[in-house]
Amino acid sequence: MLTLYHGDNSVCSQKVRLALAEKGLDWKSNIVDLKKAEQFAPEYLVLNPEGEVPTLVHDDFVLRESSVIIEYLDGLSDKPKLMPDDSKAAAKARIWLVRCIKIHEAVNSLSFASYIRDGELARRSADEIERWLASTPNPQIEAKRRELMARGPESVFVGGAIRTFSRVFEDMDRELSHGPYLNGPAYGMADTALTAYIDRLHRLAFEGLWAKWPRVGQWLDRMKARPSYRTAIAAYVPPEAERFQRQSGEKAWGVIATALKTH
Ligand SMILES: N[C@@H](CCC(=O)N[C@@H](CS)C(=O)NCC(=O)O)C(=O)O
Repeated sequence: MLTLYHGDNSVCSQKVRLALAEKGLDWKSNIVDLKKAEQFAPEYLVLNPEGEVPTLVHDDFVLRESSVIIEYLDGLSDKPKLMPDDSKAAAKARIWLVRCIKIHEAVNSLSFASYIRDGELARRSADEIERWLASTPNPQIEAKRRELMARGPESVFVGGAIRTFSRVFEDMDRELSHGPYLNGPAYGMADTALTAYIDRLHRLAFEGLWAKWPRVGQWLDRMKARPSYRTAIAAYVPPEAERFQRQSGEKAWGVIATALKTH
């Protein structure tokens, strides 16, 4: 039995749900509501001491880290196989899995600088925001959130994210010059790993980030046309959240676009 502890609108949860859908595996859903801080509930911290989603439980085996989880899921069945057979192509796919850590940090910065910040400012008082920031268990994450809450799209973390994505999109574009998928002739692991992150940027109306690399947008359209996208991503984003993300992203884009010119 596979059980996934996941957040509805969390990118790394979307990534694992996408792998489950692509593999056609049966699984049991256990939603962890990040807005209600359920990730810090003592019974969840036993499974994931960092207080993060997703966590996969396979019978009594507990697995964290979305990239490791999707490779594990791929090993559970042969058809379809997401990891390429060719060892060089597989090594390249693993490089993308490792890069997901940095990509996640950058997506988190851009999400926080826009809709998460706007959402918190709209629903909480200054005192509540202070209490929420002060309750962040990891002091490094607390410092990052404080900076992003204070400066929004002007944050130093936004500059870092732009730099990360310029490299990522340049590399994606080069891979995509060989074919429609990221690391091989067929849909595979790198496509599954990256879709949710790039989709989040698109939902924030930040597609200007890949304006120089048009193959990235064409690839995202192909990923969004797959049935897995609807069941693993679109079905979990309520329309009002979708609207709010877009509006907030559009508001932040002017500052981000200016920063983009200097990178
Ligand atoms: N490296 C982890 C990152 C996990 C992570 O940061 N997840 C976010 C949601 S995408 C989370 O749980 N955040 C908890 C919070 O906001 O307190 C992975 O990819 O599994």
